Amino acid sequence: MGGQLALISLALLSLVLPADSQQTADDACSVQILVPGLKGDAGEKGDKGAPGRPGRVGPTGEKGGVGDKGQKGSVGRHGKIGPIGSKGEKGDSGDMGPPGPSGEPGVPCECSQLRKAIGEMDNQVTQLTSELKFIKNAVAGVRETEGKLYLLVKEERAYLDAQRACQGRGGALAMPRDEATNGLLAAYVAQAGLARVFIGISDLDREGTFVYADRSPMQTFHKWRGGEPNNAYDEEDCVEMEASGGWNDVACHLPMHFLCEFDKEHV
Ligand SMILES: [Ca+2]
Ligand SMILES: [Ca+2]
Repeated sequence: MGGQLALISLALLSLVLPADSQQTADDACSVQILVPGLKGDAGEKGDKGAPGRPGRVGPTGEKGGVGDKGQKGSVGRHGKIGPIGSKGEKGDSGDMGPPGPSGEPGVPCECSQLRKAIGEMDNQVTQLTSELKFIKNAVAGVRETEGKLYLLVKEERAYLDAQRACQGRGGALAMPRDEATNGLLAAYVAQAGLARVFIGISDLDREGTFVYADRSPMQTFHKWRGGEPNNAYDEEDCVEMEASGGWNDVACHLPMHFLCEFDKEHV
């Protein structure tokens, strides 16, 4: 190799040299040129060359065998919501649940007994109201004689009802038997601002024969107003005392206030 390169170099050199210098060179070296020199020592290793260009694409290889199974992939995204399905049939009833906890105890209500008690209380209130009215009348001022107490009752009653009212309190309609008592009662009526009151005298048992409410006969004393008793309209069988103290026979059904008398021994 080295010899060939030397020959080529010499040939090229001969082409570019002028003719006169070529003649001189030919004269001095013509014999040596024809003999190759000794092979030189090996040069140092050169630097690594630049990478070569990519080679051509090779032919398609044969189909390879089935590879090993890959790892399991991650969970994919949710898919789209599907259309609503048709309504299903009603299911069977479930089993009965366990009983709930007991409630708090209620308030006992014995309503019938309460109503009965209230009714009794109403009756008592009515009775007490009546008694209170009587007591008010009594405190307002009874009148008294040696053996009697007299009470003016400011309730309008027919004669027989008035008599029963006095009897119910342990007395009777007032029966004035003398001037002093009659005057006492007249003043009582006048002071109360009343015009007339029932007293205990009538001819209910026998027309024209007036007796006291206890059926005792009239004595010498009486206080008939002038022209009385006249039994007007043939219906006057009971007796009223006017504020002046005079007596007059009147119809028994007329409601008016009345005077009661009570024996002091029995009060
Ligand atoms: Ca009469
Ligand atoms: Ca009369």
